[in-house]
Amino acid sequence: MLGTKIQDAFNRQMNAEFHSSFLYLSMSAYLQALNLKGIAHWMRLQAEEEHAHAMKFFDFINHRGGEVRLVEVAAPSAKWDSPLAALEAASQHECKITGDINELVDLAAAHKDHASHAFLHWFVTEQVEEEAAVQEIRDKLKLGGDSGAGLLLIDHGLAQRTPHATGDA
Ligand code: OFO
Repeated sequence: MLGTKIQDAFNRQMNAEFHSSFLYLSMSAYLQALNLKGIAHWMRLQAEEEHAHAMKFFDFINHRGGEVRLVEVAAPSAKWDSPLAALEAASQHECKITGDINELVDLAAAHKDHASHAFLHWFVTEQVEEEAAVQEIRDKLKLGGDSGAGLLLIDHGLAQRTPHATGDA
């Protein structure tokens, strides 16, 4: 059985993951409008991953006898100054989410909720990958250029991304 504080915090994080999904879907639309189909494709898959992250919290709350509370998802930005600006925003967003996950780990430890603590380990590891992935694209845009041939080369490379297997989102 989930304690009330953990349940509330997990519901907040579930909502934050749905917001992450909206944010990356919005970035995908922005990049698609610029005809950067490869980066748009990468962002769209990222949005799907974030939806899967939210569903992990959804399922865990249910499995532990808690109450899932879905709330309105805040609207994401729709425009950025450049593809690089979008990736900068994505990088900052992932650092914020890492901080949120770390706080949840601390909360689970403080409440001696070992099941929640073990559940969160997956997210701790995932956040290392999430931060690295967006930072790599951001750094390539910085190095290769946020316009012209460099940008087109990066766009082509990101078109190759494939979805992760279910449960491995
Ligand atoms: Fe769910 O990891 Fe990104 O936000």
